[in-house]
Amino acid sequence: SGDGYQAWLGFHRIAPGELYDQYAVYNRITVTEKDDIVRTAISELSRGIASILGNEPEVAESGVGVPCIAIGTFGSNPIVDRTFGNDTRSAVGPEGFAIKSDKDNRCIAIGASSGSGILYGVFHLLRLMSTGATIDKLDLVENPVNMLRMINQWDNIDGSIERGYAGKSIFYANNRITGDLERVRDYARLLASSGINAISINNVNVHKYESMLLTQEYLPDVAKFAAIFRSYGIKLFLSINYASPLEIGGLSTADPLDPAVREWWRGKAAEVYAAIPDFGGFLVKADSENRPGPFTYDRDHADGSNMLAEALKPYGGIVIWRCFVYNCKQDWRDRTTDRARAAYDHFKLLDGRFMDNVILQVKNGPMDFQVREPVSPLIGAMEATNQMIEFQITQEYTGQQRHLCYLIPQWKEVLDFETYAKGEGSSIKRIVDGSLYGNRFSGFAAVSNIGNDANWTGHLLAQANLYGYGRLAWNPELAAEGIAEEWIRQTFGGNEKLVRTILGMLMESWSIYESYTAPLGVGWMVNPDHHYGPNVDGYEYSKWGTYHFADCYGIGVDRTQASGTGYAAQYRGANYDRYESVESCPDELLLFFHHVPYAHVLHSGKTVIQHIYDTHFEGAERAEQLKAKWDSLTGSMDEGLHKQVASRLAEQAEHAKEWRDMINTYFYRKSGIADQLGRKIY
Ligand code: GCW
Repeated sequence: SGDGYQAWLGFHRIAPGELYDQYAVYNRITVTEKDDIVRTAISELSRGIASILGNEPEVAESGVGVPCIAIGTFGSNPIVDRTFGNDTRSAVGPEGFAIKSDKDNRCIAIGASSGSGILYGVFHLLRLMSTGATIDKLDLVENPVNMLRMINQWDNIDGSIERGYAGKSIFYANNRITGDLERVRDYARLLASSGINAISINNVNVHKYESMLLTQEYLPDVAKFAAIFRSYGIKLFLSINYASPLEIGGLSTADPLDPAVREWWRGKAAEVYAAIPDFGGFLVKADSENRPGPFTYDRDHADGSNMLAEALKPYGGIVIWRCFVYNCKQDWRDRTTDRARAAYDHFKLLDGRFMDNVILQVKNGPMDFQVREPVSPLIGAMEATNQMIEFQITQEYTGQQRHLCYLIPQWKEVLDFETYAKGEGSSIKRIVDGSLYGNRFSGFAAVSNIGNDANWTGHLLAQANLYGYGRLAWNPELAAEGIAEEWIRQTFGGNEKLVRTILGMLMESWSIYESYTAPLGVGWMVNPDHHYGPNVDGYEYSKWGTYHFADCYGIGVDRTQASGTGYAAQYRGANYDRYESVESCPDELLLFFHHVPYAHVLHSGKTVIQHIYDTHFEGAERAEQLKAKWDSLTGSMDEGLHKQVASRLAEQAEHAKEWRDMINTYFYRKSGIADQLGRKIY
């Protein structure tokens, strides 16, 4: 229907024809197991097939008889066991699966070593069917590349969502946990179908009532969430308040080395695990943006996280400790303090001191999810420490789900980035999948973009970012185009013109957004606090450390070792050389690393000032074209869906002009240099 609620799980009916006939053979599911996740898998498979074919398949609780889709963990279903030999079985990891078609016997077998594997296998088959793939010649094994594939909710218990752009929380309202568990279950479906296996359900800024999620007042309700997510193979985590011993424990300190504090956390862990035996662990934002942490007690972040890790260890729990630690009360005159340096400077020297059930969660860039940033140099810089990467699906700085910005291409660039941490072949994706250093824990985390809007993400096309995040966490080798295409076909059906048009729009959207906002990697230039809309000097004269240093001569931040903050030296070898030198620094990051005059000539051959004018005029025009492209799809999809997106794109086109004019006029007046093409600049 036209509200987008089904997202990519709409399973459009396919028209009678060859494909229909091919799929229709498999109208019987056989299974012998009854555990929670396998039951979920069967109900998902039946529901999906019923929707695609228009007939509910029969479910037979015995492992025999064809035609069928036989599903089961190895050793449970005779057809599955007959289908997969030892080689295949040993190739299937804990969450992986194998699928094989036997056309002659009209049978497809899905085998796995766990219920989760079965569920992922089922969703894989449904994805193939809902993208129009041939399914009678399948022979594949899939394993997730990353162990942790996590979603972070920034939901507050009053129902608000920090940086949420799609309505209110689906988890909480009025300081209570919601009674609408159906919506939470539907969210679990969306997540599991894209490959997610972990979720933290409250904001990393943990306020008064959220701190109490760890108490008996809330734990029974938290356990209800855990049960829902469990049946979809997703582990539940909580963000905790570092000062909990004080705030909810009645102690007079939260000093991590204080025996009473350690004892308190051990007791707390026991209580949490009594309520939720497979609880994932704690996510912690400490000593960051005015949140409490070990610094208060002159302890470091190894002391702080190890104390929690020790409490969780007996239960197999983990501590995910965020590295977003920086001085947010800077003085612009102090040119040695550089926010970009902070995470590396704080954590690098602690390498080797963290327990093996601690994971450091590092944002993809050194600043804060800007449209363009270099890759965080901390990732890969700690060989004796578990690390995971943090992305932001919610579009805080990339248009807040009013502008179209498909983020997978940005994340792909990050993941493919060569760090040289252990010589060539040390890309970010190999660090965060744990293979480069052989970490015990590692993976992906990302801040969700959903709320209680009917279509989950506000902007319907922003669903592609949620879907794509899960797919990329499962396998970072997938291409951004491929993921987008899968998502489009599942969401809108398979009309080729529609698929090509939306694919083109998604693929150019990041570049469009970048071109009319802050130029050449300098970032920010947004309105303070809510971060929407242009404001070139919005943060320039405040303490947050996000300067661009524009004056009448030039712009940019000198982060070189030679004459600036030295940030460039946090990179290794060729990366350091490339960023340090103004000649070799890539255009798109020039102003992140260098302060240059407006007449500085880029690799593109244009001056910085002309580049600013050109990209802003073009960007606003391209935003206008996005709207026209979408308009050309009128009639080729559900009208409701079409309308929703049309109105967002109209707003984007208007707002892009505001960006264009604000930025252009600012730099025209600062520099006094006219546009070579004499276009209208206010
Ligand atoms: O990007 C900033 C956001 C804050 C957020 C913080 C963080 C949850 O503006 O809203 O707080 O990052 O990542 O901790």
